[in-house]
Amino acid sequence: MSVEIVDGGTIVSFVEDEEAFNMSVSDLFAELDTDKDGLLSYAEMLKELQSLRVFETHFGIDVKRDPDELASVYDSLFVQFDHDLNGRVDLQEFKEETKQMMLAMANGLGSLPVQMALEHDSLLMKAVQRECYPNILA
Ligand SMILES: [Ca+2]
Ligand SMILES: [Ca+2]
Repeated sequence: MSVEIVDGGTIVSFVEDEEAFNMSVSDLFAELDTDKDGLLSYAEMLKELQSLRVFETHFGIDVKRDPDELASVYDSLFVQFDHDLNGRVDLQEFKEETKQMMLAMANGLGSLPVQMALEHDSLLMKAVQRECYPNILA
């Protein structure tokens, strides 16, 4: 974890840089796909869904929920990714939904920079690194 300054523009320019974004999302997908079948099951997605909940805390949403309630939040997030509802998230679904979520986040942030604690391998961290050190991802 490290604390970085993020604003909406950082995220949007990352998402719009199709090559960098696709590469980062594919990396993340491969990392989550622990049994390497090219699809993400609910169990494989859980780590990522939990990190999405971390994002939400930055918008002041209370995350002190009971485990049952959290499970249903993760369920509904998973369904949001699983566009064709076949119980698995493929790379295309993962890319599209991640893009939507990041754009929604960028919208929420607007142009006001905020401090966020970011995981080193998270997409947001890649967005920040891309902006600060463009050569790393080039
Ligand atoms: Ca899998
Ligand atoms: Ca699916």
